[in-house]
Amino acid sequence: MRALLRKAAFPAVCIIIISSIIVYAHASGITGVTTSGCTCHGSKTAVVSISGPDTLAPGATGSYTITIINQTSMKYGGIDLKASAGTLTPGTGLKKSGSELTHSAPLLVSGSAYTWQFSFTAPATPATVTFNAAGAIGASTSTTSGPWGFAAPKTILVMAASSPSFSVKLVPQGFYNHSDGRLRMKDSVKLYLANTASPYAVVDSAKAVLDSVTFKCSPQFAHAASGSYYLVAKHRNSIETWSNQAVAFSATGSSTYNFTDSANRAYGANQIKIDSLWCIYSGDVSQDGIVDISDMVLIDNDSYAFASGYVASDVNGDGSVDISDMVLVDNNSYNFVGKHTPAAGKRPSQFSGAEAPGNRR
Ligand SMILES: [Ca+2]
Repeated sequence: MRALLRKAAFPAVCIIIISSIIVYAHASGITGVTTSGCTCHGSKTAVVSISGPDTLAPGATGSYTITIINQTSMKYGGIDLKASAGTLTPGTGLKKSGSELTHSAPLLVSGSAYTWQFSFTAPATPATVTFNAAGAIGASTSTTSGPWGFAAPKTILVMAASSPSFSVKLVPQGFYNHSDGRLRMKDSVKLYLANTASPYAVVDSAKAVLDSVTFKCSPQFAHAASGSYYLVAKHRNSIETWSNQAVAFSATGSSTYNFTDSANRAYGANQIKIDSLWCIYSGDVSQDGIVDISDMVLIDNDSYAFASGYVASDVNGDGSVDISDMVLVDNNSYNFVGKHTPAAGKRPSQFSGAEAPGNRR
């Protein structure tokens, strides 16, 4: 009986040893560790990264690469990668296991990096997809002593191919803070596309948030067809400002317009220069197209009431309504600042560009 047990135990021990090698080194791949990590391995010092397109159209397929930087004395590498939605397709050296990708065998490398290619087919509807991955490298196919690491999660924006992207750069005069070269706050702006022929009808509009550091916003015009339009910018207490010429707009691709690099980006050169930036005029609190006493009355009333927070009369965007707002509006009122539009015609030329009295600061 004792002899029989001994006989039976020998192959069992062999099986345990063999399966230990496979289980612990995961030479034939592993799943379920993209966010928990390859913690059976050594230190978390492997550098893993995922590269490829950040945006895909619904249903479109993109090519991606996952990389682990090689380290001294290391020779073999493996990964586990999953996508929160869509479909992964393995390239050479990878296999699909469930919905995840993993190495079909440890990748032998003597160079600087372990790389695997795979493709990803986006879901059929717009979504934000995240790739999570972990990878490990080792000196042999059976060791777990090498380092492991997570890749930074990669986000893929799945959006309609027809979604236009429009980058508009502008600076509301009052909001610009000379001391740090930024706007005092991010703020909403509204952009319009208008026909270039009289009566210059508006064909599309979009709200966007103006970034306080880049001075850029990204209005999403969903209705206008590709073509040439006047671009019109409105802001809660700035003078409505039109582009000086037709702006090319793509309904499927990207478009850009920068008001800030020249006075003449605005219709009638209706801008004021601060530092190196041409800014749209501030002070039209009542949004009637002209900076005048009516705007000052609104500021005076709010100032008297110690108004603060998000109010139109906060012309410099510092969160309160006070004398500093009044001074700015008083200056622009004195200089007859008003809107210039193709329909209304240009205001007197002495108020345009660098020679504008409003530029005497
Ligand atoms: Ca203010």
